[in-house]
Order: sequence, then C-alpha cells, then structure tokens
Amino acid sequence: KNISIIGMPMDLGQLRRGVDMGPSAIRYAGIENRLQELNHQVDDLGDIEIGRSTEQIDKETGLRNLDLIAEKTKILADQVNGVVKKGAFPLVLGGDHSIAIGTLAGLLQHYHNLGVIWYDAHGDLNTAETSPSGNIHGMSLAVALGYGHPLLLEVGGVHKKLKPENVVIIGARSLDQGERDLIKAKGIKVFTMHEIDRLGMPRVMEETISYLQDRTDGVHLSLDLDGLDPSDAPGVGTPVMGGISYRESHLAMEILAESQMITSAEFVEVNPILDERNKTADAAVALMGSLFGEKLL
Ligand code: DIR
Ligand code: MN
Ligand code: MN
Ligand code: MN
Repeated sequence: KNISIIGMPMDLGQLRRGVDMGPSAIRYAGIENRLQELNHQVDDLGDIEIGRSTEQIDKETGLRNLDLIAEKTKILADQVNGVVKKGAFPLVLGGDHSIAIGTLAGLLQHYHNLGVIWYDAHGDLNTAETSPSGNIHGMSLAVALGYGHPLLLEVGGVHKKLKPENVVIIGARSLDQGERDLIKAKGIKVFTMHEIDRLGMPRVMEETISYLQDRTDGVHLSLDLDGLDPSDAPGVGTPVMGGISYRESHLAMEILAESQMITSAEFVEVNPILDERNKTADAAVALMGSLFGEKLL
C-alpha cells in the first residue's frame, strides 16, 4: 500500500490539553518503520498547523472552539481529499476525536457509500442540544451524519453525508441520552461491551464485515484509543472502565486486515501527558501494525 500519514495535533475538541502531542508520541513509537517493515510505501506529510489560542465558547450554542475547529478540520478535509485522489491510503493521527469531522468530510467527497467503523467507548453522536459538555469531540460522528452546527456541517464543502446504515460502533459503554435516542431513531448498528462480552470479538468483527461488505464502496476505521480498557490505554482524556482489551483489539485489527476492506484510518485521543511511558501510543502503533498486515508467522 501507499500510506500517507497526516498529523492533526488539535486538542480543541475537549478540555484536557496534551492530546495535541498525540502525533509526536505515535511517531516516536515508530509508526513509519513499523509500516515500512510490512513493505508499505510510507509518506509522512507532517502535521497540519494548529497554533495556540485561548478557549472560545460560542455564545449561542455553548460549543467550545467552534470557529477554530471548523477552520482547521477544513484543512484536514482538503489534505485527506488529496491523498485519496492520488490513490494513497490516508492514515490520520490525532488529536482529539473532533478531527474526524475533517477526515470524514474529505472521504465523503469520494465515496458514495462510505462505511465507518467507530471503535470507541463513546458514540460521539451529540449535538449542541444534547451535549452535556459542549465538547466537539463528542459530536464528530453526528456531524458526519448531517446533525450539528452549520459551520461544522459545511466543512469540506457540499458533499453527501454519511448514511446511518453504513456505520458500526464498536466498544460503546458511555452514551448520553440524546445519543441513544439518535441511535434508535436511525437504527445505527452498535456492538456495546455487552455484545462484545457475549458474542466474543471474532463474531463481532465477522458480523461487522458482512454487514458493511455489500453496502459500501470504502470503509474508514476511526479508532479512539479510549475504546480500549484504560489499563491497556491509560493516556486518554476520557477513560471509561470495562473496555476492549489489548488482545481483543489486536484480533479485531487482524480480522480487518484479512478482510482487506479498510480504505482509510485514523487513531485519535492519544494524550502523552496522561500516559504511562508512552504506553498508549505504543498500543496505537502495535494496532496499526496488525491493521496493515503484521503476522508473527
Ligand atoms: C461525552 C463524552 N459523551 C460528551 N464524549 C467523549 O462530552 O459528549 N467522546 N469523551 O470521546
Ligand atoms: Mn471518540
Ligand atoms: Mn473523544
Ligand atoms: Mn471516546
């Protein structure tokens, strides 16, 4: 594969500073070598410039850093767009999960039936009306589906929105009421921790793959490291107990690699300030290894 790495060091979508250092931590953990050893062609496009600013809260909606997030995710959407156009695989490094607004906007300009696997403890399906926090990282999947602030909806220009039947959420264990209502109203497929415990990860992934296979023309993996259990991925801003294990996550990535279905990916919410000796970035890189075909024998 031709893999283009894009760093998106943005921490504006939530309150814990430090997640802007995620791309550095992931690079330090050896992402480029790891992928090159699997015989991929890797092109690191560097980081999108975010800069420093003081927090701004939108008076009307309570959204934090709305203008800046709209501005910066627009740049990411263009870059992702360019990578897909030249036929390469976009691999985006976060940053908090609000960056997915840009990644998905870029992808949706190409794919008519984009599939999305949202690997996360959370649904990220809030809008200004339902959000308990005003944090835009809890809204990115809703925005891709077409629900949210107009400034966020217009990131990446006019394009088709993500179809709710093309989304699979894996690992959910913390959903706000408005998110549950949206999931039910739109019939979004969710494997909560309950289903993962009950069915086991192999069956969850097989069902995910067969569900997305015939209805999509590309599948994006959006992996929030807080989908993993905090014992395996402590360096995240909003850890939730009882998550997916490191081993289950590897298995999930290996099954996705075998399916050859994934056409783009992003790894988000790595926060080195909250981490233990870069454990979470190491986990992210190990999972990317499996996603891109690593096998022991
Ligand atoms: C919560 C937390 N649902 C919110 N969301 C997080 O603020 O909207 N998403 N942590 O990753
Ligand atoms: Mn998330
Ligand atoms: Mn998040
Ligand atoms: Mn999360």
